[in-house]
Amino acid sequence: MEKLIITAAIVGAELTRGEVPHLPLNPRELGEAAENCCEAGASVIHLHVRDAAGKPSQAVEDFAEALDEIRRRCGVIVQFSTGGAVGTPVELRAAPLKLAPEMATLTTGTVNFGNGVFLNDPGCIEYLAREMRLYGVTPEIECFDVGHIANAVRLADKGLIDRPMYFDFVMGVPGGIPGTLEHLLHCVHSIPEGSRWQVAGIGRAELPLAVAAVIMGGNARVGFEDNIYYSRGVPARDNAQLVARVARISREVGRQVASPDEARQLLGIPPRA
Ligand code: KMH
Ligand code: ZN
Repeated sequence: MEKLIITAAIVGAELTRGEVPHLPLNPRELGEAAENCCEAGASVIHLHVRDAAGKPSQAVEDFAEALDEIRRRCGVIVQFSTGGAVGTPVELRAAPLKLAPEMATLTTGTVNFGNGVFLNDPGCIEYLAREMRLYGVTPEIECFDVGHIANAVRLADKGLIDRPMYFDFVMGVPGGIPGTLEHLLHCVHSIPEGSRWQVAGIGRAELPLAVAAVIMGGNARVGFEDNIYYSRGVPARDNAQLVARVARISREVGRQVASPDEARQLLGIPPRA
Protein backbone atom coordinates (compact mmCIF):
# COMPACT_ATOMS: atom_id res chain seq x y z
CA MET A 1 0.00 0.00 0.00
CA GLU A 2 1.12 3.58 -0.59
CA LYS A 3 2.28 5.49 2.45
CA LEU A 4 -0.46 7.29 4.38
CA ILE A 5 -0.92 11.02 3.83
CA ILE A 6 -2.21 12.70 6.98
CA THR A 7 -3.72 16.17 6.68
CA ALA A 8 -4.13 18.31 9.77
CA ALA A 9 -7.03 20.77 9.68
CA ILE A 10 -5.77 22.91 12.52
CA VAL A 11 -8.31 25.72 12.95
CA GLY A 12 -11.21 25.92 10.46
CA ALA A 13 -13.54 28.88 10.22
CA GLU A 14 -16.26 28.01 12.70
CA LEU A 15 -14.61 27.33 16.06
CA THR A 16 -14.02 29.97 18.71
CA ARG A 17 -11.70 30.27 21.70
CA GLY A 18 -14.85 29.94 23.82
CA GLU A 19 -15.22 26.38 22.51
CA VAL A 20 -11.51 25.53 22.36
CA PRO A 21 -9.40 27.77 24.62
CA HIS A 22 -6.15 26.54 23.03
CA LEU A 23 -7.31 26.97 19.41
CA PRO A 24 -4.38 28.27 17.29
CA LEU A 25 -5.45 31.57 15.75
CA ASN A 26 -2.65 34.04 15.02
CA PRO A 27 0.20 33.33 12.58
CA ARG A 28 2.67 32.33 15.30
CA GLU A 29 0.16 29.90 16.85
CA LEU A 30 -0.72 28.48 13.44
CA GLY A 31 3.01 28.05 12.70
CA GLU A 32 3.60 26.23 15.98
CA ALA A 33 0.56 24.00 15.48
CA ALA A 34 1.68 23.14 11.94
CA GLU A 35 5.20 22.32 13.09
CA ASN A 36 3.93 20.08 15.88
CA CYS A 37 1.52 18.30 13.51
CA CYS A 38 4.31 17.82 10.97
CA GLU A 39 6.51 16.25 13.66
CA ALA A 40 3.59 14.00 14.65
CA GLY A 41 3.17 12.71 11.07
CA ALA A 42 1.14 15.22 9.08
CA SER A 43 2.38 15.99 5.59
CA VAL A 44 -0.37 18.50 4.69
CA ILE A 45 -1.81 21.42 6.67
CA HIS A 46 -5.33 22.47 5.68
CA LEU A 47 -5.19 26.18 6.43
CA HIS A 48 -7.85 28.70 7.37
CA VAL A 49 -6.74 32.00 8.86
CA ARG A 50 -8.24 34.56 11.20
CA ASP A 51 -7.99 38.34 11.45
CA ALA A 52 -6.56 40.16 14.48
CA ALA A 53 -9.93 39.80 16.24
CA GLY A 54 -9.95 36.04 15.66
CA LYS A 55 -12.69 36.18 13.02
CA PRO A 56 -12.44 34.06 9.83
CA SER A 57 -10.49 35.89 7.15
CA GLN A 58 -9.71 35.38 3.47
CA ALA A 59 -7.39 38.41 3.38
CA VAL A 60 -4.30 37.77 1.29
CA GLU A 61 -2.02 39.33 3.92
CA ASP A 62 -3.40 37.07 6.68
CA PHE A 63 -2.70 33.98 4.56
CA ALA A 64 0.75 35.34 3.61
CA GLU A 65 1.74 35.81 7.26
CA ALA A 66 0.58 32.36 8.29
CA LEU A 67 2.24 30.77 5.26
CA ASP A 68 5.56 32.44 6.10
CA GLU A 69 5.36 31.27 9.71
CA ILE A 70 4.66 27.69 8.68
CA ARG A 71 7.33 27.59 5.96
CA ARG A 72 9.91 29.06 8.34
CA ARG A 73 9.32 26.17 10.72
CA CYS A 74 8.76 23.05 8.62
CA GLY A 75 8.47 21.61 5.12
CA VAL A 76 4.84 20.58 5.29
CA ILE A 77 2.54 21.08 2.27
CA VAL A 78 0.29 24.07 2.94
CA GLN A 79 -3.20 23.72 1.54
CA PHE A 80 -5.25 26.94 1.54
CA SER A 81 -8.97 26.80 2.16
CA THR A 82 -10.98 28.37 -0.64
CA GLY A 83 -14.13 27.47 1.27
CA GLY A 84 -13.69 30.18 3.87
CA ALA A 85 -16.70 30.57 6.13
CA VAL A 86 -20.35 30.14 5.15
CA GLY A 87 -21.35 33.23 3.17
CA THR A 88 -17.86 34.40 2.13
CA PRO A 89 -18.10 35.77 -1.45
CA VAL A 90 -16.23 33.66 -4.01
CA GLU A 91 -13.87 36.48 -5.07
CA LEU A 92 -12.60 36.69 -1.48
CA ARG A 93 -12.35 32.92 -1.23
CA ALA A 94 -10.17 32.88 -4.34
CA ALA A 95 -8.00 35.91 -3.50
CA PRO A 96 -5.24 34.10 -1.50
CA LEU A 97 -4.60 31.78 -4.46
CA LYS A 98 -2.39 34.51 -5.91
CA LEU A 99 0.18 33.50 -3.28
CA ALA A 100 0.48 30.24 -5.26
CA PRO A 101 0.18 27.77 -2.38
CA GLU A 102 1.08 24.20 -3.28
CA MET A 103 -2.51 23.05 -2.72
CA ALA A 104 -5.99 24.45 -2.12
CA THR A 105 -9.43 23.03 -1.56
CA LEU A 106 -12.05 23.00 -4.29
CA THR A 107 -15.57 22.14 -3.14
CA THR A 108 -17.58 20.84 -6.07
CA GLY A 109 -21.13 21.45 -4.93
CA THR A 110 -23.50 23.24 -2.61
CA VAL A 111 -24.44 21.75 0.74
CA ASN A 112 -26.49 22.73 3.76
CA PHE A 113 -23.97 23.40 6.52
CA GLY A 114 -25.64 23.31 9.92
CA ASN A 115 -28.14 26.15 9.75
CA GLY A 116 -26.36 27.80 6.82
CA VAL A 117 -25.71 27.04 3.17
CA PHE A 118 -22.19 26.49 1.85
CA LEU A 119 -22.84 27.80 -1.64
CA ASN A 120 -20.83 26.45 -4.56
CA ASP A 121 -22.81 26.97 -7.75
CA PRO A 122 -21.33 25.83 -11.08
CA GLY A 123 -19.98 29.30 -11.95
CA CYS A 124 -18.26 29.60 -8.58
CA ILE A 125 -16.68 26.14 -8.86
CA GLU A 126 -15.37 26.82 -12.37
CA TYR A 127 -14.00 30.21 -11.33
CA LEU A 128 -12.08 28.66 -8.42
CA ALA A 129 -10.79 25.86 -10.67
CA ARG A 130 -9.55 28.39 -13.26
CA GLU A 131 -7.82 30.50 -10.61
CA MET A 132 -6.09 27.39 -9.27
CA ARG A 133 -4.90 26.49 -12.73
CA LEU A 134 -3.70 30.09 -13.30
CA TYR A 135 -1.51 30.00 -10.19
CA GLY A 136 -0.37 26.37 -10.54
CA VAL A 137 -2.20 25.21 -7.40
CA THR A 138 -3.04 21.51 -6.97
CA PRO A 139 -6.72 21.15 -6.00
CA GLU A 140 -8.04 18.80 -3.36
CA ILE A 141 -11.64 18.06 -4.32
CA GLU A 142 -13.89 18.49 -1.29
CA CYS A 143 -17.01 16.35 -1.47
CA PHE A 144 -19.60 17.00 1.21
CA ASP A 145 -22.10 14.82 -0.66
CA VAL A 146 -22.04 12.13 -3.33
CA GLY A 147 -23.20 14.40 -6.17
CA HIS A 148 -20.05 16.47 -5.66
CA ILE A 149 -18.02 13.55 -7.02
CA ALA A 150 -19.88 13.58 -10.34
CA ASN A 151 -19.47 17.37 -10.53
CA ALA A 152 -15.70 16.95 -10.16
CA VAL A 153 -15.63 14.38 -12.96
CA ARG A 154 -17.50 16.86 -15.18
CA LEU A 155 -14.88 19.52 -14.38
CA ALA A 156 -12.11 17.10 -15.36
CA ASP A 157 -13.99 16.23 -18.58
CA LYS A 158 -14.09 19.96 -19.38
CA GLY A 159 -10.35 20.14 -18.83
CA LEU A 160 -10.63 22.47 -15.83
CA ILE A 161 -8.86 20.13 -13.41
CA ASP A 162 -6.24 17.47 -14.02
CA ARG A 163 -6.50 13.74 -13.53
CA PRO A 164 -5.78 11.83 -11.40
CA MET A 165 -7.87 13.79 -8.93
CA TYR A 166 -7.38 13.87 -5.18
CA PHE A 167 -10.72 13.60 -3.38
CA ASP A 168 -11.52 14.49 0.21
CA PHE A 169 -14.81 13.08 1.47
CA VAL A 170 -15.99 15.39 4.24
CA MET A 171 -18.47 13.20 6.09
CA GLY A 172 -20.78 14.00 8.96
CA VAL A 173 -21.48 17.73 8.44
CA PRO A 174 -25.16 18.27 9.37
CA GLY A 175 -26.66 18.69 5.89
CA GLY A 176 -24.05 16.59 4.09
CA ILE A 177 -23.32 12.91 3.67
CA PRO A 178 -23.41 11.05 7.01
CA GLY A 179 -20.16 9.77 8.45
CA THR A 180 -20.70 6.05 8.15
CA LEU A 181 -18.61 3.27 6.70
CA GLU A 182 -21.36 2.39 4.21
CA HIS A 183 -21.32 5.93 2.82
CA LEU A 184 -17.52 5.94 2.70
CA LEU A 185 -17.53 2.73 0.67
CA HIS A 186 -20.05 4.23 -1.73
CA CYS A 187 -17.85 7.34 -2.18
CA VAL A 188 -14.72 5.28 -2.73
CA HIS A 189 -16.50 3.17 -5.34
CA SER A 190 -17.80 6.30 -7.09
CA ILE A 191 -14.49 7.99 -7.94
CA PRO A 192 -12.66 7.41 -11.23
CA GLU A 193 -10.05 4.68 -11.28
CA GLY A 194 -6.59 5.98 -10.49
CA SER A 195 -7.87 8.75 -8.20
CA ARG A 196 -6.57 9.04 -4.66
CA TRP A 197 -8.82 9.85 -1.73
CA GLN A 198 -8.90 11.04 1.83
CA VAL A 199 -11.65 11.11 4.41
CA ALA A 200 -12.39 13.87 6.92
CA GLY A 201 -14.89 12.51 9.42
CA ILE A 202 -16.64 15.19 11.44
CA GLY A 203 -16.96 14.86 15.21
CA ARG A 204 -17.18 11.32 16.46
CA ALA A 205 -16.88 10.02 12.88
CA GLU A 206 -13.29 11.26 12.65
CA LEU A 207 -11.46 8.34 14.24
CA PRO A 208 -13.40 5.36 12.82
CA LEU A 209 -13.29 6.78 9.30
CA ALA A 210 -9.58 7.60 9.59
CA VAL A 211 -8.92 4.03 10.69
CA ALA A 212 -11.01 2.74 7.77
CA ALA A 213 -8.95 4.90 5.39
CA VAL A 214 -5.73 3.52 6.85
CA ILE A 215 -6.71 -0.06 6.12
CA MET A 216 -8.44 0.66 2.79
CA GLY A 217 -5.49 2.48 1.23
CA GLY A 218 -7.01 5.96 1.47
CA ASN A 219 -5.72 8.92 3.45
CA ALA A 220 -6.92 10.68 6.56
CA ARG A 221 -7.65 14.21 7.74
CA VAL A 222 -7.91 15.04 11.43
CA GLY A 223 -7.75 18.21 13.53
CA PHE A 224 -9.80 20.78 15.41
CA GLU A 225 -11.65 21.96 12.31
CA ASP A 226 -13.34 18.56 12.16
CA ASN A 227 -13.27 17.28 15.73
CA ILE A 228 -12.20 18.71 19.09
CA TYR A 229 -12.33 15.53 21.19
CA TYR A 230 -9.71 12.85 21.78
CA SER A 231 -12.33 10.45 23.10
CA ARG A 232 -15.91 10.76 24.29
CA GLY A 233 -16.10 13.85 26.50
CA VAL A 234 -12.30 14.29 26.60
CA PRO A 235 -11.05 17.37 24.72
CA ALA A 236 -7.99 16.85 22.54
CA ARG A 237 -4.87 18.49 23.99
CA ASP A 238 -3.91 19.86 20.60
CA ASN A 239 -4.05 19.05 16.89
CA ALA A 240 -0.81 17.07 17.04
CA GLN A 241 -2.32 14.61 19.51
CA LEU A 242 -4.99 13.73 16.94
CA VAL A 243 -2.38 13.40 14.18
CA ALA A 244 -0.05 11.27 16.30
CA ARG A 245 -2.81 8.76 17.05
CA VAL A 246 -3.60 8.12 13.39
CA ALA A 247 0.12 7.87 12.56
CA ARG A 248 0.59 5.37 15.39
CA ILE A 249 -2.38 3.23 14.33
CA SER A 250 -1.19 3.23 10.75
CA ARG A 251 2.31 2.08 11.65
CA GLU A 252 0.84 -0.55 13.99
CA VAL A 253 -1.07 -2.11 11.12
CA GLY A 254 1.98 -2.02 8.88
CA ARG A 255 1.34 1.09 6.79
CA GLN A 256 4.07 3.70 6.85
CA VAL A 257 3.31 7.42 7.01
CA ALA A 258 4.35 9.75 4.18
CA SER A 259 6.75 12.62 4.78
CA PRO A 260 5.84 15.93 3.11
CA ASP A 261 8.17 15.18 0.19
CA GLU A 262 6.71 11.69 -0.20
CA ALA A 263 3.22 13.21 -0.16
CA ARG A 264 4.30 15.69 -2.87
CA GLN A 265 5.40 12.79 -5.00
CA LEU A 266 2.14 10.89 -4.48
CA LEU A 267 0.03 13.97 -5.23
CA GLY A 268 2.06 15.10 -8.23
CA ILE A 269 3.22 18.32 -6.57
CA PRO A 270 6.68 19.48 -7.69
CA PRO A 271 9.38 19.20 -5.01
CA ARG A 272 10.07 22.40 -3.08
CA ALA A 273 13.39 24.12 -3.80
N1 KMH B 1 -15.88 26.40 6.51
C1 KMH B 1 -16.71 25.67 5.62
C2 KMH B 1 -17.96 26.44 5.33
C3 KMH B 1 -12.83 24.36 2.84
O1 KMH B 1 -12.04 24.67 3.73
O2 KMH B 1 -12.54 24.34 1.67
C4 KMH B 1 -16.04 25.33 4.34
C5 KMH B 1 -14.74 24.63 4.45
C6 KMH B 1 -14.25 24.00 3.20
O3 KMH B 1 -14.08 24.58 5.48
ZN1 ZN C 1 -11.76 23.97 5.77
